[in-house]
This record gives sequence, C-alpha cells and structure tokens, in this order.
Amino acid sequence: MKEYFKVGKIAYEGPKSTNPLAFKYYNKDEVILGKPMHEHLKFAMSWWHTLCAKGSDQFGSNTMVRTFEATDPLQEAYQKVDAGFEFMDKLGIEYFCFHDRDLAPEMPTLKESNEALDKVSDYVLEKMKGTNIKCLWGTANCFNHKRYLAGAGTSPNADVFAYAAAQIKKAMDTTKKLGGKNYVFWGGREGYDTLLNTDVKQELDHYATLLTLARDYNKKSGLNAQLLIEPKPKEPTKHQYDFDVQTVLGFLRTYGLEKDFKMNIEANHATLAIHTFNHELNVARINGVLGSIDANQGDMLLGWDTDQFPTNLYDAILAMYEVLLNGGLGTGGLNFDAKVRRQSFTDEDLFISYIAGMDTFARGLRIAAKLLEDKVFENFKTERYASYKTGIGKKIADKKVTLEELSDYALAHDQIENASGRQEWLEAILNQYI
Ligand code: XLS
Ligand code: CA
Ligand code: CA
Repeated sequence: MKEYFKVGKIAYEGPKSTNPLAFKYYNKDEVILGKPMHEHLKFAMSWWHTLCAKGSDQFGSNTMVRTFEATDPLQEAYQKVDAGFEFMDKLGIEYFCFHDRDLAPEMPTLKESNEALDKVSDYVLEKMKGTNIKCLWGTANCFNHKRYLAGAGTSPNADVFAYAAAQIKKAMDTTKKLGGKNYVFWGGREGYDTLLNTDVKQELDHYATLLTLARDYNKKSGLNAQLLIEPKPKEPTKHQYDFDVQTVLGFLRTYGLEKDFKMNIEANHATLAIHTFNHELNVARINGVLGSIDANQGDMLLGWDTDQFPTNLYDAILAMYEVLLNGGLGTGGLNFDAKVRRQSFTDEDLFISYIAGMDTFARGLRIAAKLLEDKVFENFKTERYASYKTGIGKKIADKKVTLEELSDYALAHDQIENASGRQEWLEAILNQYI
C-alpha cells in the first residue's frame, strides 16, 4: 500500500513539547470526569475540506500540493480513500463525515453517479474493516451543481426537488451502508436573495415536505440515524431559511418535525448569525436538540464562512462547557469542518492544523471540566436566581400566581434592590482557570 504522507503516527508529548507533529493536550486515554478524552471528543475528519479542498478561492487557483491527486476523477476518489484512512490512522481520529459528491465524483447521469458512489463506498467499507474508524455522519451535496442554482427542496422547479430527493435517498443508503449513526441536512442554497421572485411560504412548505419524506425514509430504510439540521444565516443566499437554532426550532415546530431532528452546530455559522458559538450550543441544549458539532472558527474581521481550524481556546472552553452540561453529544461528535489556509499548502500543514484543533478542544475540555467540578458559574447562578426559590418568586416559578396578586405584591414592595451581575469578576475567574 502506497504511503501518501511523509509523517509518522502522532503521539501525545505533553504541554512542554516543541514538536509541531505531537499532541500537547490531547491525551486520548486520559480520564476526565470519568470518561477517556477520546469519548468526550469524538473527532471526525471532514472528507471535503481535508481530501477535496485544493486551496482555490474567488481570486486564484489551487495551491495545495497533494500526492493523492490523479487525472481520472474516479481514480482520484479511490486514492482519497487510501489517503484519508492513512491520515485518520496517523492522527488517531476515529470518525469521518462525507457528502455523497466528496466520496465519488458527479458523473454525466444520476444513474452513473449512483454507481460511482456504490463503488467508492464499497471500497471505504473494505478499508473500515479491521480499524476502529467509523462514519459519524453522511449528507448529500445539493448545492454545488448548477441545477441547484435556486435551491434544492426550495427550488421553484419540481424536477430539481425530485433530483435532490433522489440524491438524499442515495446518500442515506450510503450512510446506512457505512454504519453512520447521524445524517445531516445543511440547507445549502435553501434561502433566497429577493422577494421580487420568491414565494417564501411555498418554499418553506416544500422544504418541510422534503425533510418529512427523509424522516420517513430514515425509518423505512432501517438507517435509523439521528437526523440533524445545520443552521447557517447567510451564504450562499442572503436569507438562509435555517438562520440559527431558534429559527430552525420554530420551523420544525410549525411543521410538526420537532421530535425528529436535532442540530449540528457549526461555530463559524454561529458567528455569521452574530451569535457566539456557545450561545447556539446553549439554545440547542436547553431545547434538547444539541446533536453534534462542526468544530471550526471564522474571522470576525472578514465576516464570511472562512471555516478555519479552531484555535481559539476561550471559545473551545465555553463550547465544551455546554457539551458537558448536555451530558455529551450522544451519537454526535466534533467534526472538523475546517480547511487549511491557502498559504498552508503542504501535507504537514494538514496534520499540524488537525493537531492544533484537537489540542484546542482537549484543553478546552480540561478547563471546562474543572470549572464545572468547582461549580464556579453554577453556584453564582443559583445565588443569582435565589429569589425564585421562596415567597412570591416560588409562586411565579410554580405558576401559582395571578396578575392581580403580583400587582398587590409590587405595590407593597416597590423599592427594588438589585444585586450586581459581576460579569468582569466572572470573566477574571475564567481567566484564572486558563
Ligand atoms: C457549509 C456547511 C457544510 C455542511 C455540510 O457551510 O458547513 O459544509 O457542514 O453540508
Ligand atoms: Ca458545517
Ligand atoms: Ca461553514
């Protein structure tokens, strides 16, 4: 078997190590809050950004130097499988995520595209045998091809809707074949740019129909995956229908789908919605729909979906804090939906970026666990809301009060005393834990 990367197995060397090709914080088997790190942090390799992205942008062509490239796209697809498994093995990554069109190329007809996907996924299945590498989630790419110029499930063209349904069916079959425990729907081009040509009500109805059909097929086909919607507020369209977690919750409840879907929360999409990553995780958690994470980060000064590797420790701590409060991610995990920068074009950069991301989350986990153990914020919050534990507050919390009674109470207690929110103090304590 050809070796594609001139990099050996990545080992844990601890925080003092200066070796760029070693983990400083991710110590796979170290137990944190009763569970080994690799169970808290089910890291996944994104097939698209790792094996398919070649560094091109709006202004320039490819920059990546990849030894697994080939002139025939199908040949390249097989080589990507070999390279991908070598990469995951060397990093100790146990999961991967894929779009149908990352695994195998789009062919001239749908039938041929399906056949190509069958062949390449057979090969993936073969490679999985004898390893502990698993599929975290699959999805269908219903946004790249020009047929999807006006969306997939929300396209004004019914033939496009049918084509998307066919692609989703096949991607679900492929996810089942590879043993995937989750299936993701990112809205792609489900959104609009101008109301002058768009019937939003009709588009949302159609989108819900597509998701309902997929929900039914999930059971009928025996895939039985956790279905996940991935919110994103803009890009490619101006108004993406799956804006953020709260918007998606409203949509799911309108169409009676709230019990069937959880969410895949991406850090960069949260910040595009002018939310923090932990805000989105929190909204999902308190509504019981925190399913999985796309671990990356954006650049606040650029303001588009840059999909950078997550190196911001602060955000990782607050994210892992939510994950711990959630009791983990169930069947979900942490997918590196992240790509190396255009100037980081070597194979080594790919490894270094994954190490940086894994170490950031490992360190975030350690610090979040300590904060939680010491109940730093939890004790503060208990105290802050203590007025709802007794007296009139308890009556409000128990919903055993009328507006008239509250009015009488307020008339007798109209000299209000508030307590400080102590934000700066709490931020300083958080810094002490870092
Ligand atoms: C794009 C999305 C996409 C999904 C999967 O912005 O992040 O990559 O994760 O289709
Ligand atoms: Ca994503
Ligand atoms: Ca993204």
